[in-house]
Amino acid sequence: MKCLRFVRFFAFTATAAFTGTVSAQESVPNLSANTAPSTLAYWKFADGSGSVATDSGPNAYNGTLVSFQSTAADQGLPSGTSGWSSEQRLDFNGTADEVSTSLPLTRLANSSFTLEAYVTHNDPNQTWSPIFGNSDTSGIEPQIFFVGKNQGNGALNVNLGGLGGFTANVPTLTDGRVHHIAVVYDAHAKTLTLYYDGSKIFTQSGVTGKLTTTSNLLIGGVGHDSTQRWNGFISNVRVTLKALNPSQFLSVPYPVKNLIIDTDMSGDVDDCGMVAIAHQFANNGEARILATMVNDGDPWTPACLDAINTYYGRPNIPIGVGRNLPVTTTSPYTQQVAQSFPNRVIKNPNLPDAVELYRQILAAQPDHSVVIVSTGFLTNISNLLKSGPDQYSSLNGVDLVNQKVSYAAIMGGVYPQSSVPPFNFAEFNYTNDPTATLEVVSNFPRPLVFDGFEIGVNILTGSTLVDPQTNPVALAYQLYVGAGNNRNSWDPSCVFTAVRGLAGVWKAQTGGSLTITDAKADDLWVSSPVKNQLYLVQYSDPSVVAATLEQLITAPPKK
Ligand SMILES: [Ca+2]
Repeated sequence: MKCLRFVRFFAFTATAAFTGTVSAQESVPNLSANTAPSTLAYWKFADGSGSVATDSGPNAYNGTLVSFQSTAADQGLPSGTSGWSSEQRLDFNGTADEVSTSLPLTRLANSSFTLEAYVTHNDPNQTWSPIFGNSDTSGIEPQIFFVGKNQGNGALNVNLGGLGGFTANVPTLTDGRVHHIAVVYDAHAKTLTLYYDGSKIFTQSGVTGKLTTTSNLLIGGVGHDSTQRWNGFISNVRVTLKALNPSQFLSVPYPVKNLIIDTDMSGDVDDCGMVAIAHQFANNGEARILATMVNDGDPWTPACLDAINTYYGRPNIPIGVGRNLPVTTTSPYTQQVAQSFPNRVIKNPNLPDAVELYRQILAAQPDHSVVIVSTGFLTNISNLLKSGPDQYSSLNGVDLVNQKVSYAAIMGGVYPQSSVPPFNFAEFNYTNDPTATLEVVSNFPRPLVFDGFEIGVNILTGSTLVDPQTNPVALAYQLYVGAGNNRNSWDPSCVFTAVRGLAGVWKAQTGGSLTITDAKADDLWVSSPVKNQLYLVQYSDPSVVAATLEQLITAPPKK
């Protein structure tokens, strides 16, 4: 079974349109252009638990969480759990969740105003997915208040009662990243403008109507249609009674994933692509790489890994190596990469023990802030869970992980069951250290995201790496698959999910938990007990995510 993953070549080798109406001109108050921004309401969605979304503005238009699966603290998973995220944002499940606020939309009438939010959307195919909506259930046109996703992979629709509206294309809306949306109504200029990540996307001019909506503001839903809900994260929703310019928009830090990567970089080359992607996420400000751990006994792996970290300009990332690792692979590329590219390890091979380094780093991090990315055997993580107090922490391994880790994304297994066709085998990462697999699946105290064999097998990447003389990742791929050929993307898909979540390319299967059913570490998803776990289900065509991963794998280091 091992060779199923090892054998080379296994298996597979705006247009913007005005859609609203403009009614007769209404008088507007004589606003001073120099008035400081007047915040009407600001829901940060940083409450973290409970059913109240606090409005930190002057009027305390607090919101109530409606239909969320959980109002408990820190659901942890990257998305799909319907509730508070550890990253101070709310996870809307796309089918029922909304926040009902006490802000009457009549407060926006007769004034310029700005609506802002930070959003992430998870479903390119969903239509009518509101960020801002109204609580009226009649659905009659004068009451319409809608800002949200329309249709296709990224179109934003703005339709505000008597002010009218439009639809504008924003293709990256569902890419898994956080985007800032702002709708600005300027009562003097008679314009309604949509900004996306601070850039003007579309302006409707000649807006002479008046906002006619009289119900309260909903966030993530609209009252007249129970099927229209936001699918993804929303945070930092602010309503300002002034037409702001982009320099006055909210500017809050985006969530950054603090990664510890645990890799068997040796017997397969997709670990190299995975590390390349992690570095690009770090370049983008989406992630920090706290440490890289080795769980394969190949003596060349640490230096190869260090060479890749060095190539991307991060030669000081700590490397931990497991002790007495049960699997030692002979690699087609690790030695040559290690001997061809600069690294610190060949001359100084006395690297720290992975468990000790895990404990040292975890102990120093904020609570629930670390994401573990496991793309090999679960040996190190199992040993971490079984570790005792030491100089870094008085907590045992399970308690330390429970305190410091947000979640772990694991490449391993086959879902929902490994021992049935079409694959019918215990997956490579699980079966090579089945005891560790059982330990982690059973006792990991934080949420687990499972990225199965069936996901990465259909995602082919690496063929456009063309610079093996200067790029260690390109050399590794060339030695493994030959120049111009692709490799399956089990590990790249895992780090991609760990940082960007579902990103419009997967669905999350929740509502159960994983079990290990035999000594080979065959796995089976069961509906009970329900744990904070999910496995990925392919949603968009694999070529879509392959194109994104290929771009990340081949992007050059940051200058
Ligand atoms: Ca791997």
